[in-house]
Amino acid sequence: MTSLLVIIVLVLLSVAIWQMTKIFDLTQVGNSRNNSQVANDNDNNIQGYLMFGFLAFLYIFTIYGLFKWGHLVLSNPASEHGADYDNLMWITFAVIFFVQAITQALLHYFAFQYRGRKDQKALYFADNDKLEFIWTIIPVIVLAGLILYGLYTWTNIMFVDEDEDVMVVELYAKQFSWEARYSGKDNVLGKANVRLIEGVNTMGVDLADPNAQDDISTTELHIPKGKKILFKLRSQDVLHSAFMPHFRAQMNCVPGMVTQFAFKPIKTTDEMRQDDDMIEKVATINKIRAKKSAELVANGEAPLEPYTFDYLLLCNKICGASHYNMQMKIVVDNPQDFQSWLKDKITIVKAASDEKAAKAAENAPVATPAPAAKKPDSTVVAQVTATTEVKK
Ligand SMILES: [Cu+2]
Repeated sequence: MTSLLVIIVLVLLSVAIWQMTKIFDLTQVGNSRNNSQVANDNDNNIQGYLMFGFLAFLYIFTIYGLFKWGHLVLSNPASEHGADYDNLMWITFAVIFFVQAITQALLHYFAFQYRGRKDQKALYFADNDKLEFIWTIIPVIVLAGLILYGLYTWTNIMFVDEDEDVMVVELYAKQFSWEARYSGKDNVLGKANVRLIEGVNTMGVDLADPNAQDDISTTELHIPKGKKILFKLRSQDVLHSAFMPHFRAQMNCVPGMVTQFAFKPIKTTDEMRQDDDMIEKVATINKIRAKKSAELVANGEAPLEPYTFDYLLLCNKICGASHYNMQMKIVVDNPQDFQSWLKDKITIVKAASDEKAAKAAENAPVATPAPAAKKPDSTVVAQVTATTEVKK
């Protein structure tokens, strides 16, 4: 509502200014001012120099942007393929930057050099084969190179060898949270269907499927360093996108189908926290948070907690009102830490049967107390919620 009012005020203001200029113009009647609609040499000169002014603005703003925001680009990828991905991106950036610097200069120089002059006629020629050949072949070669290099990198990143030793993990997207499912000892995920969602079985796992018997679900994603993880992605409701920026990975989660992405993490969470660039980033974030905290305290509110780095899985498709906060904490552990973390998690099948038993005990008139149903890894929810602070 406020934005609508602001828009109405802005529109009315522009109309008022426009009307005032018209009145101002009318008051000039009778003066010797040139009111001709045809541009004269003086007008053309002004336009020509303005072209140069705009060129200078483009260059200065580009250089300013590089210094001011250049550090925001993530460095030091945490996955094995990340370096290839970054190379492709930086080479593409460099080519685009180089070409645009030259073409902008040429474009604006020509606009200045050949600006309108009285009694001067433009040279007309129908075509020039040599010129057309040059400006066709150069982009063709550059683009073909970039596309082939991109395809080569994409195929390398996306290729998963059937016989390769990978760990299969499912990521389940829903408005507005993530769940992870570990495939257990058999490394095969049990079948799942949205119609089977009931109670603690929040991912709709087919509890009768033999492959589902050892499946474990969590609301925090732990992965071991140095092991290739094959992520199988599903969505419960609408289109989501699993985005893990530090690992240079993103894949859509499409309702009704399973998509996949595999990568090998090469840096544990602790190692990434020790990374020089990351230390600097965290310090900057904490400086901003300290400033914000001072404001909050002045208003009698609680200060913000200092930020510590954590890998994140984010949703990168605008999927609804709370899309901005759809995230899950990722922890990259050493293999032994990962095993000890996973060891005490109960399977989805066990959690579902515990829940059933608890319900039966509740309904029975006289029964011995049954163990309370435990949602797998429910303690982690609090931690994940805590990470939502990070984005603010
Ligand atoms: Cu989403």
